[in-house]
Amino acid sequence: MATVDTSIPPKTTGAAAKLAAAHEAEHPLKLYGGWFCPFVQRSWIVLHEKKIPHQYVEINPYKKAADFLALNPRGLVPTLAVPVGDQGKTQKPLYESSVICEYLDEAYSDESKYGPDLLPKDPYERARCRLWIDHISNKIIAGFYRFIQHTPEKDYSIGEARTNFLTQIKTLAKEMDDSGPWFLGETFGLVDIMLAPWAMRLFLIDHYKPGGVGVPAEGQGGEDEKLWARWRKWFDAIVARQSVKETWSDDALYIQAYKRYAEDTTNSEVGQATRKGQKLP
Ligand SMILES: N[C@@H](CCC(=O)N[C@@H](CS)C(=O)NCC(=O)O)C(=O)O
Repeated sequence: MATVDTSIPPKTTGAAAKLAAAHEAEHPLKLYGGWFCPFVQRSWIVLHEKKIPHQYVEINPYKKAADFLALNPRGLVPTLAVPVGDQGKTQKPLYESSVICEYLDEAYSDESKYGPDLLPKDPYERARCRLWIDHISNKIIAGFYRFIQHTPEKDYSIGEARTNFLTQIKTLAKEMDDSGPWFLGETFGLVDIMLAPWAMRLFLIDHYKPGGVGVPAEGQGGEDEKLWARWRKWFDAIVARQSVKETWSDDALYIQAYKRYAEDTTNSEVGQATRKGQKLP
């Protein structure tokens, strides 16, 4: 088996460390996460947005401990242990970040306790949100890895990777409601959450790749200026959102952890799949 990325710093730092410490006490609802993982951050943001009581358990998914594999045979974080029955003494597992996020939104839907739902009630609007979540997962995020894992040996140029990535972002920006910063306008929701962790990681492309991400500066977007202005409004709101900031470790550690992606030497399942042009795990 290929060498796994087990040398990643072991735990949360900065704001995320404070949040993790506030949720270290035993609780039957457990999120098994890795601080560096954007899929984990999706689930963590939902828990934090809805103020759902839970325990955060930091693990290194590359080490594949037997008790972790028993919960999630795919061996990936996020993995959620869900309490079963009245006493909540036994637990059932859930995995896949989008499944976990929708589960939490539905299972904790009492608005008086957990605030507004993250998906709209109207069936068409719910479906439309899922459509754009699919675009985020299969087009934008796939494009992010193709971009950050670009090396001069690839059969595509960095310019192609950048253009493809920016095109997918513009396609999403076109769908954003004009009335507010979020995808749905004034209402923050699941579409925003599903992309937020990668928005936060864009600085890694600026750090590692010649020419950086390439989102045009204000007034420089040419015929797409309106779309880019809409994207910047969304992006600025995301980086200022409390639940996003408080699930974020120190920038320097992401730079360290993503070096393997930037050099395309990671042996993570995400890295291996994207290197071969396969679907994300
Ligand atoms: N499709 C999964 C992807 C999760 C995923 O790839 N997690 C990575 C960390 S960011 C992982 O656990 N990797 C372990 C490995 O590659 O062995 C989801 O949405 O939850």
